[in-house]
Amino acid sequence: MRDIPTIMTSQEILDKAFRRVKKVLATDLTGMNRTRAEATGRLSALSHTLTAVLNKYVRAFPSLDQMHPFERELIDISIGLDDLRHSLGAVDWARKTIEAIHKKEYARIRSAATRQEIVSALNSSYGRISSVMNKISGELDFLNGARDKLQDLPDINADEHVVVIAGCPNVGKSQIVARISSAKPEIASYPFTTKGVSLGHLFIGYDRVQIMDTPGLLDRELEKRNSIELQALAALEHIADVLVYVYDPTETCGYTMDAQNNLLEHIKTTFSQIPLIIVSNKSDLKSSGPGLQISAMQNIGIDVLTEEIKTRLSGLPVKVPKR
Ligand SMILES: Nc1nc2c(ncn2[C@@H]2O[C@H](COP(=O)(O)OP(=O)(O)OP(=O)(O)O)[C@@H](O)[C@H]2O)c(=O)[nH]1
Ligand SMILES: [Mg+2]
Repeated sequence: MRDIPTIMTSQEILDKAFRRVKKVLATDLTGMNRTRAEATGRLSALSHTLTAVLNKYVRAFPSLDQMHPFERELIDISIGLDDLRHSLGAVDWARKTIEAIHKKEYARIRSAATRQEIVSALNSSYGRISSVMNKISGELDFLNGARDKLQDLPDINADEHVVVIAGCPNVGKSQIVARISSAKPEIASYPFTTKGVSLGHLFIGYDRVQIMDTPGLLDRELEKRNSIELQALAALEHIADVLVYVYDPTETCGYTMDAQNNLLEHIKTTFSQIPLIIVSNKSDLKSSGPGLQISAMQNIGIDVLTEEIKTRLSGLPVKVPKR
């Protein structure tokens, strides 16, 4: 979703900063002047390196208050919004605290009367700054994990329509997405192949439409849903302009038509506002299911499906960017 750099551990950041500190020398000076110049230079090198890294991290994460509600919900499900806010806040706190220590100790070194006073001010600022960094080590680890999860989330364009492909596991959703869009999702003969939501694109005339593949849904009560299913539901709720519900009337997916009907009923009641296209896939094996008869594998009825998507979308208002 975002280009966020790898988040180093607090120890790695400190090591990097102290390597810079060691390089600060004032060989052109002598005596007290040299001690003082090296001490202020080292303190500044330490503080600037750390605050630049921390600042870069905080700014790299997307602004949680301005994002599309869909993205916010996905982040909440996969990472946890409160934890993310807390960690970003802690890193920002560390940056400000280090700046404050730098300011105070810099002045102390400048006005120190003895060499011993200079050395002791520098050492105590090293200690205090290191301890601030150690305090946020858990938050930095959390952010690194969050960064990995963010990279896997789809990058939704808020001003392009979204067609969500949903259905029970193994009915052929990914095969349909692969057939009608630019995406190359994994397709396999077992349920829960698709682990998260992903996007492909379909051109209808000059308009680009986003086709969203989702993990297989099961008709269980909401509380019992696992996080993969929740992610798919978040996709449906916030961003679907058109929903394509996929049946597998052959039941080779492993789910009976009754189970597939129940899931559709559930989806219909929860997302009653969204235009719905029903398709029955695997028509190469059996063509008796509800809705459009298609075979994603044999490329049968796919033109009719894209035509139907086009018709449904043409009745909708043009999308206005929400962010
Ligand atoms: N015979 C036949 N098999 C198909 C067709 N479409 C998909 N399949 C097969 O059905 C299996 C499941 O396909 P996927 O596209 O991975 O199904 P999915 O709904 O994305 O599954 P999950 O991601 O696990 O929810 C694969 O073995 C496909 O090759 C079709 O039109 N005809
Ligand atoms: Mg799939």
